[in-house]
Amino acid sequence: MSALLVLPTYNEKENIPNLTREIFALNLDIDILVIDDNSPDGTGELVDRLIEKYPRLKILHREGTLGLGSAYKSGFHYALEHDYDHILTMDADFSHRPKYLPAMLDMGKDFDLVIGSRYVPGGGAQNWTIMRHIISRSANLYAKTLLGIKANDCTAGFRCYKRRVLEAIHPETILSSGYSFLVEMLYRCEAKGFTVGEVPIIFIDRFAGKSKISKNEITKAIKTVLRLRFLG
Ligand SMILES: Nc1nc2c(ncn2[C@@H]2O[C@H](COP(=O)(O)OP(=O)(O)O)[C@@H](O)[C@H]2O)c(=O)[nH]1
Ligand SMILES: [Mg+2]
Repeated sequence: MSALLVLPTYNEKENIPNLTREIFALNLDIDILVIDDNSPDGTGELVDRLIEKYPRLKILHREGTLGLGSAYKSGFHYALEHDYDHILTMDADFSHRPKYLPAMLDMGKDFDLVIGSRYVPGGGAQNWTIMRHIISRSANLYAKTLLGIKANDCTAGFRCYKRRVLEAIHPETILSSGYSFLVEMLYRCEAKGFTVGEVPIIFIDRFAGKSKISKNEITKAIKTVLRLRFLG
């Protein structure tokens, strides 16, 4: 059995060719599934062409911008329908650098969930504005305090799940469809007693393309944590 890397994209045409090249150059036992939400910049069509070059590259074309959490759900559904033992997620903007993938997979042998973490010794974030540091730190503190999450980086999208975690959690039942999907998923993992390990990573903010995080996503994340705290 091999691993599936779920890679959500929305307007990542400047990143996706180099990113797929770097990942496949690592020669890991990994398939990549791009989940593209009909990116206006043509990321989806670009990936269709790259598939001719890389047999282990796949794409799911979706009709419109359905959100990051919903993209993960589609990817997890695909992984469970196929024979993958580990399911990885990462951003397509090089913030999560491919060089950490071997360490993530290695730790994934011993832990049910591995997080590529900014907030453990050796980890960090570079090229961020002060505001972005404050938002990220506050989001983590807020989620950890209200939900009692033990992991240090609750909002990281760089992860490696064992198949059995997804089988037990039923990701389609997660209510968040945006960025807060990540917090909800982690909360449920810990609540079910799955083990969580963290690989220190230096997160570098994107150089190409634009961030899709918005005020609306931040408000939704605040509400999600309150819902989980008071309604479970
Ligand atoms: N398929 C899909 N991908 C998305 C969506 N929103 C963001 N992404 C992707 O999710 C990843 C993280 O988004 P990004 O804008 O970099 O967020 P940030 O790093 O928090 O600023 C990137 O690979 C984006 O292209 C969406 O609605 N649908
Ligand atoms: Mg990003």
